[in-house]
Amino acid sequence: MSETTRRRFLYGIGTGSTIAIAGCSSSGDTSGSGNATTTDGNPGTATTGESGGRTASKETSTVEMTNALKYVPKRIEVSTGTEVTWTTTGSIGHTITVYEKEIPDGAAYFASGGFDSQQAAEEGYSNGREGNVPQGESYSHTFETKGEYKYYCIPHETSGMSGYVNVV
Ligand SMILES: [Cu+2]
Repeated sequence: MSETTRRRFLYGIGTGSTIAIAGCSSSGDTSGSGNATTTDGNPGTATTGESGGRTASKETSTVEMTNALKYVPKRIEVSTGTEVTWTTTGSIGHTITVYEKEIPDGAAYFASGGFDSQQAAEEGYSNGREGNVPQGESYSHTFETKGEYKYYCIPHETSGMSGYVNVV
């Protein structure tokens, strides 16, 4: 019986969408007035306040690495213990490489590829693109030390691809 139900369901979707397209141009009889009255609802009310909610578990933050050779957002502020994840959303790969001299005192060095110094990260990249984060993949780091970190993308540093994480 479930097979019949599914077929009917799929059939319903097919016909429904066809009718909907036709309905846009011809029949505004029943739905026209409905559309007009629903504009009373403020579209802004759809936004929830959940993004500002405090969670008991580990906080996370995300940064996109784009084909425009940018970290988006370029500057983020997180609290200690936050795991930041960088994801390459375009087709061009990137690195997350912290400037050794632009991390807070006492903070451990980090870079995509797991290098423990900026020089090692740059050498690793030139020896077969180690530390490269290709399309659809991510790199994460958890920030434990307060202060500002500046980082860059090895292949796109000259294009100004850099970003900041401020840990408060
Ligand atoms: Cu890059």
